[in-house]
Amino acid sequence: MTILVNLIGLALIGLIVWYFFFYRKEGVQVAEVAGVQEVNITVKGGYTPDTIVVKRGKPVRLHFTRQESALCSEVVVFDKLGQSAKLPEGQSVTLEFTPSEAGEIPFQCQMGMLRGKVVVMA
Ligand SMILES: [Cu+2]
Repeated sequence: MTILVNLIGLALIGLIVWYFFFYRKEGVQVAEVAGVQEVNITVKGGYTPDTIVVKRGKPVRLHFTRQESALCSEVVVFDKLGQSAKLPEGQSVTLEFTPSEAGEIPFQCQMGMLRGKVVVMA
């Protein structure tokens, strides 16, 4: 029992360390479910997560949920993809694409104040 508690404690510490040192800086590596790379992004004074790591050649689904009414974040723009989406407050809006080449796909609000990026690995 004590061992189990210790293991859980260690796992929690590991998770916290991972969150601050890996997730925060390197971005979130998107899990693949049934061939689709899906991630939820919260829009509130910025994009969380703001760096999303995906694999090339597989569909990516980004679910944006805007949790603020500030006009700034009303639209998210993917210049490189020629896509944009309006984000009504409190609603989940999905943007889907399949990255064909490795590299970075930046996204931002209309005015370019909030920024994020999708990092496509080869
Ligand atoms: Cu803005």
